[in-house]
Amino acid sequence: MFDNLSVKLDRAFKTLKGQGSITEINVASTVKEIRRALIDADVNYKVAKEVTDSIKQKALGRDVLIAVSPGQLLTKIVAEELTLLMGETNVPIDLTGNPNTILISGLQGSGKTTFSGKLANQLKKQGRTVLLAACDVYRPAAIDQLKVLGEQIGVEVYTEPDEKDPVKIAKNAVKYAKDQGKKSLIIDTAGRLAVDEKMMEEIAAIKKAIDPSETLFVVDSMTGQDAVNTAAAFNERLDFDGVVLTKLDGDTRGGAALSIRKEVTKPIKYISTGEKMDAIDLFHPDRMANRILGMGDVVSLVEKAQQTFDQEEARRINKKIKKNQFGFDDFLSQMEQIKKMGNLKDLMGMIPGVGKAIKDIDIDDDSLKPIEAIIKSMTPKERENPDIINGSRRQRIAKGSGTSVNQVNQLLKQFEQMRKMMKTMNKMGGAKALSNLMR
Ligand SMILES: Nc1nc2c(ncn2[C@@H]2O[C@H](COP(=O)(O)OP(=O)(O)OP(=O)(O)O)[C@@H](O)[C@H]2O)c(=O)[nH]1
Ligand SMILES: [Mg+2]
Repeated sequence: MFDNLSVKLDRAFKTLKGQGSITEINVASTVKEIRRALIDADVNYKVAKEVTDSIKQKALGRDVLIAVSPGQLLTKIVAEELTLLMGETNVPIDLTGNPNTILISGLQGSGKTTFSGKLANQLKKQGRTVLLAACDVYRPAAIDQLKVLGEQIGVEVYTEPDEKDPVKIAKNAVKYAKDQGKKSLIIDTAGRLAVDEKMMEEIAAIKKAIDPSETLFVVDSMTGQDAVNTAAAFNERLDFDGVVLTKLDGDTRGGAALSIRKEVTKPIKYISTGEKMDAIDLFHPDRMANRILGMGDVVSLVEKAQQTFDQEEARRINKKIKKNQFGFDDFLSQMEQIKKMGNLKDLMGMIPGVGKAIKDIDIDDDSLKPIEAIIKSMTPKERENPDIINGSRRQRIAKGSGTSVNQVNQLLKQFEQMRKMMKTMNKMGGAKALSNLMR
């Protein structure tokens, strides 16, 4: 699903990787690439621009935390924006009414009949009694198709083969469902190749006659921007309640999924991902965004970091780095924060692509232990001002920490290098130097 878009977005994030912080300059080209990726995925230009502007605004305002790269942080921000774009949370269908009536609309071949069967199957599994009604009076085969599906899932199908008025059939179906004590009635309707007036009139008449609890518009996601246009046309006449995106199992570009909510202001409620009766899912904008990015792991990594890392502490340390007062106590505090996030190796493993390089360098909790021990064997004064740590102090520290003078020397040397680097770097560069040292 959305493979192309995923690849392009990933490429866009890569251009930001390895940068110390998100600035106006280095984020500009990445944002441009994200916008191009969205437009290539058939997202409306205006929507793509709005989204990427918002991504940029958010990225510039946010502190980059140690343990996540700017590219990862940006991935999280993009995921948030795409989620918002698609509606934030799942909106369930209305299951009230006696009987509860669900009207299915859409163009020909969009997947209405298949979806009707799937929904019936799902509602049945939830313990509801369901009736399917065939209101496609133009193709006799359509009635048979629904009958076959009904048989397959064990759901009764209401038909009137000789009746030519779909409004009448719909009304009768409602009555029948009520008489039979069915909880839900799903009404499958006929489609046309393109939006035409007669079809609109017919489906609008059915809606008016039965006043359904829920009207769903089914659209083939493969049709991209066209899907959005059709949805808008249907919505104008039908004022439907929700959208069903079908054929997301195919080679679809993503434009429909990303644009419909914004342009039609109706939520996507279900997605359909295959021809089988169980290939139906509730639409969850956040999950979809993660799938589009192909990076659910990165998103949860950043979330974890944001939850764990004490922003106040990060700010305090950044100040010290700026004033060139970064000491071993600060170093220890940063190490503690990273450790709080859990097993370091696992954390690194969660990072796709980038993780590879880091994965080879063994950063597990144990490898931090000697460093910790050495720092803890220092006096507060030594931690604050490592310059005073002479030869005899080094020997004492090595002894106290159960390490060798060599290890102490190495840490002091690296720490000194890091402090030098911090001098010349901007505030987040310091954090990066810190993570370099930890390797
Ligand atoms: N791959 C895939 N195929 C689907 C999906 N949904 C429906 N189809 C197929 O798309 C074709 C059309 O589906 P239908 O359910 O008959 O579509 P319809 O909207 O009822 O079509 P009309 O009644 O002719 O307007 C069928 O071959 C289905 O098997 C889906 O999610 N994925
Ligand atoms: Mg059909």
